[in-house]
Amino acid sequence: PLPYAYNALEPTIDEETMRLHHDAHHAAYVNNLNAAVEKHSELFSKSPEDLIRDLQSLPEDIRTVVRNNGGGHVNHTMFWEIMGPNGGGQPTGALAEALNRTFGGFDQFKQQLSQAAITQFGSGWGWLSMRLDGTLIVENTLNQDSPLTEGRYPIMGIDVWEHAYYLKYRNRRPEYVNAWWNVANWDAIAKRYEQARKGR
Ligand code: MN3
Repeated sequence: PLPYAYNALEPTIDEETMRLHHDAHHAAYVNNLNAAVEKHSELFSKSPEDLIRDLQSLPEDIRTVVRNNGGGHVNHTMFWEIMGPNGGGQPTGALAEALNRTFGGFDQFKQQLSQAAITQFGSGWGWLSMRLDGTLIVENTLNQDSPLTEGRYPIMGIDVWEHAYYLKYRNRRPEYVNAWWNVANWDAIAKRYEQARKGR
C-alpha cells in the first residue's frame, strides 16, 4: 500500500495518476518479477535490491525481465517513500551539508537534478546517487535501470516516464519536474542518505 492517500499529493500529483501509477504500473512490475523468479528457487532468499545489484549472476533467461521489473519495483518503492503530503522545502543536517559541498548549494543541486530528469531522452529517471566512496553524483538512467546495478546507491529519484505525469502535465515534462519538488519528503530522503553512509 501507499504510505498516504491517493489524493495526498494533490495538486502536484493528481489522484488518478497516483492510482494508475501505483495500482497498475507498479503492480505489473511486482507481478512480472515474481513470475520470473518463480522458476528459480535459488533466488527466493535474495531481496529485489540484491537481484538488480548483480544482474550478471542471474540466469540468462530472466536477466532482462528482472532488470526491467525488479528495477521497476525497487525504483517505485523508493519513489512512494521519498514523496509526502507535507513535502517541499529544503533538507537540513548532514544531507544539506553534503549537497552544499558537492554542488555548491541546494539551488544548484536542484537545478542539476531537474536538468538530468528533464533531459533524459524517453522513459527513465533522474537520480541523486551515492558512490561507493560516499561522494554524491547526479545522473539519469533509461527505462527502469537502477543506480544499484552500477554499484551506486539511489538516495532519491524522479520518475520521468510519461505515466508519472501525462494525465495532468501532458507533454510538459519540465513543468512536472519543477513542481515535483513540492512533494519531496526530505526526512525520508535524509534517512536514505544516512542508511547509505552507514552501509557504505
Ligand atoms: Mn513510474
